[in-house]
Amino acid sequence: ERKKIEVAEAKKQVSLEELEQYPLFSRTCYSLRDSILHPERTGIIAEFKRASPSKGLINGTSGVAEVVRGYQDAGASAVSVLTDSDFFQGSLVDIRAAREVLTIPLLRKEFIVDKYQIAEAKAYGADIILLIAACLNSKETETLADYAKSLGLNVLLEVHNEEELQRSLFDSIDAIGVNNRNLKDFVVDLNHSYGLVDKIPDTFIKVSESGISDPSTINTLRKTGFQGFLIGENFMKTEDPSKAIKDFVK
Ligand code: IGP
Repeated sequence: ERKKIEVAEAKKQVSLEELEQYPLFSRTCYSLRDSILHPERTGIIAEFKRASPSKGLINGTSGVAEVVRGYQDAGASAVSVLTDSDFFQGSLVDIRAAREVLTIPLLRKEFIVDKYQIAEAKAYGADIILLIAACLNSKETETLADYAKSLGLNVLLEVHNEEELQRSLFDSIDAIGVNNRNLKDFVVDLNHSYGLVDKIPDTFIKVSESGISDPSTINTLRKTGFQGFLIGENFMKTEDPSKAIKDFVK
């Protein structure tokens, strides 16, 4: 019942000015850079993902609070939570639930196209927003990244090829993620990461995203220059994602 009320609340249209009054809106965010580079953490950005367009239902039973607590205990540097409902069965309620148990940076994983979604991210407790270069032009990327930065949020920019990378490099971005999965045909190829890593300036944290299912892949990615590793399905497809990440980092 409480969940129902929260979902209704999350869907209600509140104004930007109202979002700014939410208690979480004025807090100080955790730094993504510091947590990725933290010597006692793994560099893993562990994702809570119930479903996806490519796989359908991945995990319909695990609860968000329990899973993200397990991710944090296993040494994750950050947690990613999908909030898209149509394709990923997520919501802002999941962000708020994750915030309640986390003391590491939290990413709102969403297709962001306007300021309002960024204000929402902050108001519900996220520390990081994702900007996807494939969905935005250069000017939009800059404007949204600047706005997020002005709220003290961390910005992760996602690219899939060199053209997207070159037109999207702005100072207000903290980290660049190379998505190994093509958003159009869902084909996963780690060579996207290996091919782009040297083109990313060292001022940005470098993250490899999607299709990572083996600890040895992390070692290889690290050697080529990646510091962050975004992993979802490999953990979520198991019955106990908290146990899966513990076994993975052992
Ligand atoms: C996680 P995987 O293959 O480990 O589940 O991938 C993450 O990279 C993926 O969910 C993702 C994503 C996105 C989802 C990367 N970029 C953009 C939605 C939108």
